[in-house]
Amino acid sequence: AEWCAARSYVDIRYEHSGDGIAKITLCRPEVRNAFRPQTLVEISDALTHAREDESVGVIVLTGEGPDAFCSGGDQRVRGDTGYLTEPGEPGAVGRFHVTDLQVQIRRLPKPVVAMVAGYAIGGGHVLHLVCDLTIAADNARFGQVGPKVGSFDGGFGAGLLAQQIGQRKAKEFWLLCEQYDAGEALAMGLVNKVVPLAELETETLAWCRRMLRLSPMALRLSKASFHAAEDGLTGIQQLAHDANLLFYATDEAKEGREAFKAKRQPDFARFPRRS
Ligand code: 2NE
Repeated sequence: AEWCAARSYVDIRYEHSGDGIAKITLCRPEVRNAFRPQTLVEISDALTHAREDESVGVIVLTGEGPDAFCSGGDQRVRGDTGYLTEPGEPGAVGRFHVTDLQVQIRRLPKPVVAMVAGYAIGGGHVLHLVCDLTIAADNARFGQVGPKVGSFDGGFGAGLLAQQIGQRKAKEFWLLCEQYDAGEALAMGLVNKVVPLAELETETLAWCRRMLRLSPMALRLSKASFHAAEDGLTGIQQLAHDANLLFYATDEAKEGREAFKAKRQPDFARFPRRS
């Protein structure tokens, strides 16, 4: 694709393909695309733009270069209270910006595809887990390292992993902190497709374009339907509000709105009590 820069950032690139695909690239290859707070704030901003932009139908999340998708939180800015926005500042209080980003990807009403070359490790592994699909290069390597570096992600990092590959294997990821290659990842159901590194982007874009030919609302509802079961009330909330969006277009819902505005009693008698 002929990528066109759509906004400018420091830690990431945000580009459009011109035919409905937005690409977000973590650009910190010197640290295997580890994220610092600013990286996550920028990804969140780019996702918001991709969401609001009606010309965008599918979003690709990837890392710069062949060595890494993402190696998780930048350990150099990890303080005693979380990851620091301004490391070195006395009294700086840390945070886990990645919590909000994971939820944002889950709630985003367009498909998000992880395009993984090289390492998807730690918090970087969880980022690909929360994407809707993962296309991997044959050099991809997957793993959790939390217990090795004094950390863990018991939210999506454990729960979604277990749903995707089963409890036994998910526990193995977290309790042994080993790495798994692309072939093993495919066999476990952790990724959707493995291709030679040179074909990674072509294949990923082909998958995106297949989705672009499909009904956007049905894709949105399909994604929300999966998460309704997986994310508890917040997942149900998304699906329910999507149903409400569609309901608003009906004469029945409009009658409620118009009656309120006209300060009269609504007349719902003409609407069927559907069987
Ligand atoms: C990713 C991995 C396996 C790559 O290994 P290799 O051998 O290919 O590269 P190397 O030499 O380890 O890394 C290259 C440079 O990148 C830095 C390294 O320190 C090294 O720097 P220099 O020696 O060239 O100066 N680097 C790599 N990952 C980094 C990181 N995450 N933060 C800062 N610098 C990093 C190997 O590098 C690796 O295992 N990396 C560490 C993975 C890790 O511990 N991630 C954090 C897990 S915790 C987390 O992500 C998290 C969470 O648990 C909860 C909330 C939020 C985040």
